[in-house]
Amino acid sequence: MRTQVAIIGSGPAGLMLGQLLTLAGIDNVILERKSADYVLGRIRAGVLEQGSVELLQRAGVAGRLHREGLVHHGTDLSFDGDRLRIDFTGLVGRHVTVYGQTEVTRDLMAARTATSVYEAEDVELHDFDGQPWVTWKKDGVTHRLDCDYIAGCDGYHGVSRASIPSDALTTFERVYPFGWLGVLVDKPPVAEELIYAHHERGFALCSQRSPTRSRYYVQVPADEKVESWSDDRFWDELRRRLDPATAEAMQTGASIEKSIAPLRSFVAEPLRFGKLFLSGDAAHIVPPTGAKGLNLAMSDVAMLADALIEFYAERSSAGLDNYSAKALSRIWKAERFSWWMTSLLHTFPENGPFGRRIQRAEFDYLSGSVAAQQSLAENYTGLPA
Ligand code: RFL
Ligand code: PHB
Repeated sequence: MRTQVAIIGSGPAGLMLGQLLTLAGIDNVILERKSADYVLGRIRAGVLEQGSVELLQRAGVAGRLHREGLVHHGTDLSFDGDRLRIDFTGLVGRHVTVYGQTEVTRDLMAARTATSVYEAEDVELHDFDGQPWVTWKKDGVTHRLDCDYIAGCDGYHGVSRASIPSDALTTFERVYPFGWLGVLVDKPPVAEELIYAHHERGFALCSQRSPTRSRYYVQVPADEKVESWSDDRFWDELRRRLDPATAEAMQTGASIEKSIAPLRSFVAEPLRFGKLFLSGDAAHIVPPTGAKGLNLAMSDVAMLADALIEFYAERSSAGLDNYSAKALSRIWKAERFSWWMTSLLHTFPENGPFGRRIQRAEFDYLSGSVAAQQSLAENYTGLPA
């Protein structure tokens, strides 16, 4: 088999890249380790920047997003019960849209007309420094795909980054000593907008997926086991971290999903090795506090798609040569913002009373400074490419 671009991974990065290439007449094949149902069952991000919405529009898959997505003009912060609304629209004239990653993935999968191979085992990348090809096993049979380029869109644990000689990559990492325990519940959200809450017991987040479905998170130690958290324990802990009126108003119920995500900041540089390009979580991870992971995956593949389109249309490799530097410039700004939001809102026992006073001062500064609020709003709603 032969294609122009072999895409490893059918998450939002791989699917969006495939869609943009297909629309430009560039042949591509997606190889995905898991089944389509498994990919659709993963509960992850919920907040889309305007740039991501525009990209979904360009990809021709924004119909349901426009009908069902919830436009949010601001978000709330809560610090030891004191509330502050950040008015995105008033401050920077931009907004975000709440629409689950699961739905983005579903819409992209439904639109896909090119080949996808699901349950492709033992994917291996060959000769990506020269004339690349990819192999995989399916039902005990080994298959081969020859290609011009490989796009590694296979997430943090994928094979693409791992295939690059380690001396050709520089990695930067911060692992936080806590994770987020998340619960999905079929109850209306407690507030119209999201609430990011700092409390001495730890961070909490009130998010949502629709007018009838809510997503809540609490900070837990990194080694915590999800089995230790009954629904009752989760709701009790969440209430304690919110201001009394919100705790009182929250509607609770049986969880329909419950999981713990570790928090990490990670970047691998550069994003290109020969004919192999890395995009999305394969290249970088942000802690979810800034809601940037999915949005970064979208902006990476928008840049990579444009560079590949330029290559095939004009036989110019200028865009491909520039992809890594251009994408990394945006990635590092999102890394900084996600690290900053995480530092402001979580408890870091090792930082002691001095660290808590600094966090309080940061919140008070935000409360009193339009400039500080504008900076938050500008970053949260998405920096330009
Ligand atoms: P994905 O989604 O991990 O997809 C990679 C795909 O590659 C497949 N794969 C392989 N395929 C073939 N061969 C192999 N060897 C393979 N190894 C892996 C995998 O099965 C998978 O299908 O990466 P992608 O496409 O780069 O997308 C990134 C996003 O998923 C991620 O950044 C976000 O979910 C992060 N994130 C959030 N991002 C936001 O922008 N806004 C949010 O509100 C937000 N909230 C979150 C989040 C992530 C969370 N978790 C669980 C980490 C909340 C949470 C709790
Ligand atoms: C979510 O709804 O899952 C969500 C929202 C905002 C974040 C992280 C996760 O910052």
